[in-house]
Amino acid sequence: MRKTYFIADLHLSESRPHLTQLFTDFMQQRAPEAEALYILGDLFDFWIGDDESSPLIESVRNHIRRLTEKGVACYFIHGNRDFLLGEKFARSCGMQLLPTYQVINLYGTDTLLCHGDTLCIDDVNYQRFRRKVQQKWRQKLFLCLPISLRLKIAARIRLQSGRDKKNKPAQIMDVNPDFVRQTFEQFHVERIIHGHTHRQNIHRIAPHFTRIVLGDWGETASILEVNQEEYLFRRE
Ligand code: OKV
Ligand code: MN
Repeated sequence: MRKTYFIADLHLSESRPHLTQLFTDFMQQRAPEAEALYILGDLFDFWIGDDESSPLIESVRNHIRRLTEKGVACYFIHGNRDFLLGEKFARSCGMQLLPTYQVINLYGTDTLLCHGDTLCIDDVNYQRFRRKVQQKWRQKLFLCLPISLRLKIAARIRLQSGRDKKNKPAQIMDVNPDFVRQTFEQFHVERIIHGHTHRQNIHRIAPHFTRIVLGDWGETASILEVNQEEYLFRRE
C-alpha cells in the first residue's frame, strides 16, 4: 500500500537521548515502508548552522541519508527552532528543503503543508522575533560568528524565551481561526497539515476544510500516516 508519513516537533537534542532513540527506531522500522517522509519543522531543538557537528547531528544525518538511499523521498520544512538548517545539511542527506508553504497533491487531495508558526499570528512577540531572525543580513552575520559564540548566543536567547513563555496565555500560542480560513482560501486547498502547536488533532472546519495538527514527540513518537484511503495517527 502506498503511504506517506508526516512528523514534526521532535525537538531532538543531546539532553533528551530518548527522543533520538524514538527517531532512530522510526527511521529504521516504519519510514522505509513509505514512498515519502515529510518533516514539518523542529526536527532539532536548535540549529546554529550546517557547520556544527555533534554525535546527534551525525546520527540524524546518517539515518536520513540511509532512508533516501533506499528510495524514500524526504522533504523538510523549517520550524521556528531549526530555521537555519541549510542546503548543505539537506544535500548531505539527500533531503529536499521546501518553502514555508508547500501545496502538494496527496492521493487526490490538494494539501497545504507548513510548520504552523506562521498561523499563530496572535503571538505578537513571537512574530516580531521571527521577522527579526528571518532577515537575511542577520542570518549571514550570525553564521559568520565562530561556532562557540553562536552556541552561547543561542543558549542565551533560549533561556530568555523560556522565561517569556511562562507569562503567555495558551490561547495566543494557538493558530488564529480566521487566519486559518483565509489560508485555506488563499491556497485553494481543502486540507492543511502542520505542527508547531503540539496539539495533535484533526479539526473539521465548515464547509469542507480539514486541519490536521501533528503532535510533538515525548514519551512516544507521533506520526501521521496518509494513504490512498485514510489518514491516521500512530503513537509508538
Ligand atoms: C531558535 C528560538 C532559539 C523561538 C540568531 C540571527 C541573531 C539566527 C539566530 C539564534 C537562536 C537559532 C539561530 C533558537 C528559536 C530560540 C529561542 C526562542 C520562539 C540571530 C539568526 F539575532 F542573533 F543575530 N539564531 N537559534 N525561539 O537556539 O536554534 O522560536 S536557536
Ligand atoms: Mn515549532
